[in-house]
Amino acid sequence: MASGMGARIVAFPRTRAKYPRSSPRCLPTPLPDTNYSPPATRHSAPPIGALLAACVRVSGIIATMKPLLLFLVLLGGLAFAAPARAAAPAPGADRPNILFVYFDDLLPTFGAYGGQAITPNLDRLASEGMRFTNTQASAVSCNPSRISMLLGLRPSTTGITSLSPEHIDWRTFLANPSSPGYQHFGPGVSQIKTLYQHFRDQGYYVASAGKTFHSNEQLVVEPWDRLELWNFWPGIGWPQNTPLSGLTDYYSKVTIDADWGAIETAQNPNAGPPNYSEATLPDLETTNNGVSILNNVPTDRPFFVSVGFVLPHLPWYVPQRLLDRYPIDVVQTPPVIADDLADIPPEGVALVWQDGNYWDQRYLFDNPYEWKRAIAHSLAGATYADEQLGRLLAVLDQKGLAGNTIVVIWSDHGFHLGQKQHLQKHTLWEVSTRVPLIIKAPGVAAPGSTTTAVINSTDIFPTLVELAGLTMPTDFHRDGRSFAPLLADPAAYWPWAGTTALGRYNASVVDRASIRTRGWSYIRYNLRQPAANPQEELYFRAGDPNEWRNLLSPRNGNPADYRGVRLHLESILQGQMLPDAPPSAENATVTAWQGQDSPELSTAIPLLGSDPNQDYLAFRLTSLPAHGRLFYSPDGVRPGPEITQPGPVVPALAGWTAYVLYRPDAGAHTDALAFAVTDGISTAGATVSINVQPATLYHLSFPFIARQ
Ligand SMILES: [Ca+2]
Ligand SMILES: [Ca+2]
Repeated sequence: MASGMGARIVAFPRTRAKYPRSSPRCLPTPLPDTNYSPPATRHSAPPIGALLAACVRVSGIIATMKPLLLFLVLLGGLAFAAPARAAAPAPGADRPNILFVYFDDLLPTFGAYGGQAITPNLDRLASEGMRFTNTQASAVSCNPSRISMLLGLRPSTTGITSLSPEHIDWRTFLANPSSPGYQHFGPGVSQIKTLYQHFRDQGYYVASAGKTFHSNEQLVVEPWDRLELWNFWPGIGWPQNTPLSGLTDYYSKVTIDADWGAIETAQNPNAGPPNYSEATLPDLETTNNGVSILNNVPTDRPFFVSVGFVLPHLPWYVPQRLLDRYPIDVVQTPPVIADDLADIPPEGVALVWQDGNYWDQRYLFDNPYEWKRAIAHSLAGATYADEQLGRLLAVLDQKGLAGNTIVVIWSDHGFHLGQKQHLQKHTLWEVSTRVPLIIKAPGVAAPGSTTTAVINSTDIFPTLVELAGLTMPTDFHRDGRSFAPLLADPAAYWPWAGTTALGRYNASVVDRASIRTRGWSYIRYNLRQPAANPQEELYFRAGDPNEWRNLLSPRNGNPADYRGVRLHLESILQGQMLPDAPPSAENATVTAWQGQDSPELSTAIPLLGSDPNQDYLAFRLTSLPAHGRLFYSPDGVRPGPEITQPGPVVPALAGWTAYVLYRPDAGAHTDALAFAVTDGISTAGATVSINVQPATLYHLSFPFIARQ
């Protein structure tokens, strides 16, 4: 580079990293861990000698996994040994069956979770398996949440972030080179294997009934051995066909979709009972189909059967006999406080009253009677779906399959019932993001066990693969990690956080998201503008489970008191939601005073390495050069945009590079740049010292070194 004042350094436009994420990001050099004292079990396994092994599963996990894997191998011939197999069973015939039951918009507030809903069958499963109290949905509407779980990929990885994109044809969406999924993985990603495809490829009989994917159009392209589609309220129709409540007339602002069906109102007591027969409810037909599937599964191979109910999703057409179990005088409204919205930034408040859309139903909470009626319908919907679950479980019992069938209970997201004056979902508060998850894994999870570990819905895919004794598909990387160790030991070491994306209609990039650890919730509404007045919320989840007191609002004290935890959570969220998009790295041009070919300065930043994906990596600049300017390097080769303040930065694949340029008048001196990095387990500080020569451009390189 020519020297002289005003030399111009033009950053290349950012190029997305099209790395094959099926290849583990593997870093070889093990270093001692000085910041974390792990449980004894983490050292019980011998060190991993081979680099490949380190790539696949680094120390902390393998130490706890190995006994479990061995256990599962033994189980393959014991607890999971299928009765009455054919004389010459096919390979894999001794693997466990899986029954995966989806509930739509079911809150984790039914009986087993200490709530009001009467759900004896869900409670029974909880008593026979493990209940997860901290499971976070990937997204807060049906389509992105379900696709995310079924692919083991976050919405930010695929670009499937909301109902659209891609409501129906998500594979075509992924095939488009402009889709984030394509840019992330490259060609071929549109043929990525779903959980169903993978199990079928491994010899499972795979069948589905009801709403498992979001739509029938999505269901039909999967490779089923048997598929029973779902009918949306046959014989009933969408609410406008049977307006019952009179709410539309009473509240002129409310759209017709808000008249969700079966609600009689105090204002219109003659609206009468719902004009439908219980025999027309879609979940009844789905259960009939599910029972038929289970009664006819082949005996020469294991099965993976999924059944999806639509209740307690709106419209709340529920049988009167179940409504009668929730008298208004005993229904409890959720705890709320006045002025809860006063400490929430504008984008958060806007989610409460999503004017012009079908969920603008805040009016409901003006009237305690209507509020309780709504809750009663939601509860009755949960009870109805629970009855249907009971019919499926009865088949397993009758056929003697319960002992070698893993049963999974999952909901795609939560639902507001008046919290923060909101009805519906599509928010990032915990009542929207947290879902029930129960797994009955005979011989693995202790009956009636519970874990508070934070689980992501994306983790279900690799967990079921491991429980079945299979290996993960090799087509593409998955974001999830197996929590099978927790099933064997609910207190197993598990440091990970849960993240949820809230997409915008027809937007494939995520800029609104939340992250939760056991202790904290952090919500961010303008994630792609990290330097500009962030709209954000932070809650001490452990002490404020209703998320009432936003600690980043000046109304509640000094936000600077929480700077550390905020930076940490923001960094992880950026790393997951903007995986290939370093801040301000696009179309940037910088002008430097002067440059010379740069000396290379390098400091290795050690990682514990228990996160094979490295997606919990949080990298933070804690100081700037005292007499120079720092430039991010988007390609590791040339200076890019200037960094003007300390804070979190999104690292590149295996490190971070930057350039620092000292002022001509800085004189010869020694400067230092300080960094901190965490992988979610330990935090390591790093400093690079620079013997400054004026007017010199220095190239800084910070490779991440994984430890065992
Ligand atoms: Ca849903
Ligand atoms: Ca509040």
